[in-house]
Amino acid sequence: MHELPNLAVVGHTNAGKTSLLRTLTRDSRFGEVSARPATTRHVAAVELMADGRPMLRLFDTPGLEDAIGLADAIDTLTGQDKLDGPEQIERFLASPEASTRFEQEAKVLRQLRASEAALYVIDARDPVLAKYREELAILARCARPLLPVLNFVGQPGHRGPEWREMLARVGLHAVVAFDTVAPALDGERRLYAALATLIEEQRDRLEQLIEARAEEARARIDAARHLIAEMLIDVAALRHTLSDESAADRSLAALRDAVRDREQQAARDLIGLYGFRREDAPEAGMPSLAGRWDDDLFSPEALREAGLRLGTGVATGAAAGMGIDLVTGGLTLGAAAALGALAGGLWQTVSHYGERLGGKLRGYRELTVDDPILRLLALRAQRLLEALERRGHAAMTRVALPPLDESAWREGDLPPVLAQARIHPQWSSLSARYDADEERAAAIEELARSVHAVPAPPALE
Ligand SMILES: Nc1nc2c(ncn2[C@@H]2O[C@H](COP(=O)(O)OP(=O)(O)OP(=O)(O)O)[C@@H](O)[C@H]2O)c(=O)[nH]1
Ligand SMILES: [Mg+2]
Repeated sequence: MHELPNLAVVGHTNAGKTSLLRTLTRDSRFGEVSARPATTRHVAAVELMADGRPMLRLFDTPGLEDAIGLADAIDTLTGQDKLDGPEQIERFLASPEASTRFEQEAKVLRQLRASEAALYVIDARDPVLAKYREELAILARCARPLLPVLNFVGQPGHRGPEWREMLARVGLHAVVAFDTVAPALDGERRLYAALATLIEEQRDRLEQLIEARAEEARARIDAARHLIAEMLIDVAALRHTLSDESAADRSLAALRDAVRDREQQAARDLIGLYGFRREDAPEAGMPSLAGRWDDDLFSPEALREAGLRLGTGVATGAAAGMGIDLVTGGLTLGAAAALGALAGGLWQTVSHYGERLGGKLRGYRELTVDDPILRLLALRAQRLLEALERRGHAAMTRVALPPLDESAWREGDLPPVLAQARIHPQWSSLSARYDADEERAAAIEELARSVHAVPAPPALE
């Protein structure tokens, strides 16, 4: 195996070089990113790992600012001498200008000379100006393969096609589009594949990197599905016993809080799993299906927006989303099927229900979480997962949610394991009776398969 390839990330100031490194390393803390020019002042290295081994060393560099001035300086230093590109660059790097007026530019050129190839990051919203042509001409004198990376292609009105045309005119035909904030699902793979065509001797290593990254992505999605499935099992299995009138409302509030917290915990776990920061997520609440973060899981609006309805008039009542099961001698009656509105207060309804069923029902009354709430939990978590899948680590704003897709979770039968969870209260980690047995693990495993993720990216042609 050849030595670890060094890859410089170069380009005009503010083109998104540091952002690209954040996304490729999945590290939102790498370097400093800001809208002001000349943010990165020093070369900084980071290694890309595959299966615990470094595969590629990337170097962030300061932005190029005054390409035209730099070209003049190099031409003056060259004078009438017959020097090829690298000789011109070496002469410049040895000159006093390289440590004074063009100190930042010198860092870039020095790093490029010390690298095997470079990613040339372009803000594709910019028009193709003379200063950019000059920049490319100088970089070309370093005699290293350049892979242009079109950034900001997620923005409307970008000039990707103009840039491609200009790049082709200077002999750069391999170009990748890679928006660092919202990269295409297979963007990274395309980038490394294009790179492999430029540095043929590193092809094996780059292919290993592609494979390892794909495997990591699969494992991550799988872990995410399990996180969501476990939350749903925890909530479906949850039941609170109502002992008497004085405790009823408190019990209801406690149960709802437990469910809300569980949803938040799952959101935090998902955000952590994807390597995003806590502050990328809302402090209060999971995203609603309308893209707001502050809505409550149990509000009838949240259900309505999701196109969900509670089976009875319960949605308008104070206890929306909570079912009451009357359990006796192994018989469980779903409240939603038999119960009217809870408008009169929880305890009255429970008592009334008990009376109607007469002496046949003795035993205790339990609160459980209704199916529509399980559906809503599943929908919200899956939307968050999709947003995280599509988010680059250069993103500076909070997670933005994709539009709501039709989903099996909104209509149709719920996966049967959820009904099973309902009769296994010990499966809920939120319960004092919690007992994580093998059956629970198997239920999570099965449910995880029903959790949807984003569609697989198309095959690389
Ligand atoms: N919307 C959007 N913003 C981006 C993208 N890439 C970078 N930015 C923003 O553009 C600005 C510059 O990004 P940086 O990564 O700091 O750019 P840089 O090339 O490292 O800049 P210097 O270090 O100053 O040369 C920041 O405000 C980023 O948040 C992108 O793909 N989409
Ligand atoms: Mg930078």
